[in-house]
Amino acid sequence: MIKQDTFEKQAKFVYLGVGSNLGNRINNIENAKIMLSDESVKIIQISNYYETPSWPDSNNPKFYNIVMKVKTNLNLLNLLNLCKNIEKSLGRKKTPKNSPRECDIDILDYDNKFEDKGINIPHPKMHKRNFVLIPLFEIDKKWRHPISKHHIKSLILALSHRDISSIKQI
Ligand code: PH2
Ligand code: MG
Ligand code: MG
Repeated sequence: MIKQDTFEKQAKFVYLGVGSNLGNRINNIENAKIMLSDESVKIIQISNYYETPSWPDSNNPKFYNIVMKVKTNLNLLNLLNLCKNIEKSLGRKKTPKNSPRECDIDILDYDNKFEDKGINIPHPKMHKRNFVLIPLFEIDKKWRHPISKHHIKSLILALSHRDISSIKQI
């Protein structure tokens, strides 16, 4: 029992953003969910799917995005490597920044921590992105930014009218 308790104490709560704008977007994201939960990541909550124009170039195919709350014993580096491996096995190639991809898994918030051994946590632009904030609000209305401590609601209120009107729940 002591062992079990120690193990439980190491469990971290993490928010992940998953997106796709290449191939079968729903299948890609569903496969990412399955592969994540195969590997010591327990999914606690999942948002609906949201469709948004690709940022920053809206000429690229539209994205589907979701946000999930997960519980994991993986440390930040191991979780990051797992996410990268899943992206690769779902077909993602090394391409220029922001080009279309089958699957993108971003660690948005790892246990409320910030800047851990050179890994950018929380995700540096998450507080400005409609495709992160709106699904995150759906699953956790009380979430606050780990650094600025701003409430999710005020971050959403700071989005532009265009960002609010261009996000569509699927
Ligand atoms: N991800 C990006 C770049 N642009 N645009 C949308 N709508 N959704 C994304 O997930 C996204 C993006 C880089 O990871
Ligand atoms: Mg991303
Ligand atoms: Mg990414």
